[in-house]
Amino acid sequence: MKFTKSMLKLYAVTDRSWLNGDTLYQQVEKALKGGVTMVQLREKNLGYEQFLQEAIEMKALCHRYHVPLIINDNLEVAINSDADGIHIGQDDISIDVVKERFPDKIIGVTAHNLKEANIAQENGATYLGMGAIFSTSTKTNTTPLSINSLKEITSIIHIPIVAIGGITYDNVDKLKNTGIAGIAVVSAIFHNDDIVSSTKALLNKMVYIE
Ligand code: 3NM
Repeated sequence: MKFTKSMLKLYAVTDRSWLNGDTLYQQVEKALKGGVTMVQLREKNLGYEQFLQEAIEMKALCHRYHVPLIINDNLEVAINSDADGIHIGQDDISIDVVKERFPDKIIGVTAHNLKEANIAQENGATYLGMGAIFSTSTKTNTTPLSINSLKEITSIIHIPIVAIGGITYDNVDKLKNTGIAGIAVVSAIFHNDDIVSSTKALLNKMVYIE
């Protein structure tokens, strides 16, 4: 699936610690019905075979909604499921290896400051995830990034940037005029009794992103 910046408007990142009686597949389908524009399958504890099987099923699901599927940090799963892209952190596999083994795919990189953002851009990242913008209990080892730093970084960096970390329905308006292409969220979508409605509500808040 060809990447466009608009795919980053509302980016759902999965977390199976909050299944709430659903399967992850059912949760992701609700998020897709609510209008998410990109999905990242983030599995920190699944074995390879299970992760691959899930990725294959999720890709078919996401494609039914014309939404790309990105795999977090597992190049073999990304390649063998023929996902639309991969998202990597600073300590993960290098962008060069990804470009060689998984060519013409979306490469997302987590960056925490301008230096990391510049390096990822130079190395050929497609987009950056920058955070953590607000404090979050979903990921504990994150580095805080202020809204002013985010603004500075989006004014310097040319590739699209999504804000991540602690973003909720109540605080998302603080990201207006920061130059972001969208937001990436876990709990604001998945940690809700009604995933479809909370996704729609969040998407309605993103009207300032064209
Ligand atoms: N990465 P929630 S914060 C996956 O700062 C992830 O790099 C982060 O979850 C970073 O939307 C984060 O529930 C978790 O706060 C985001």
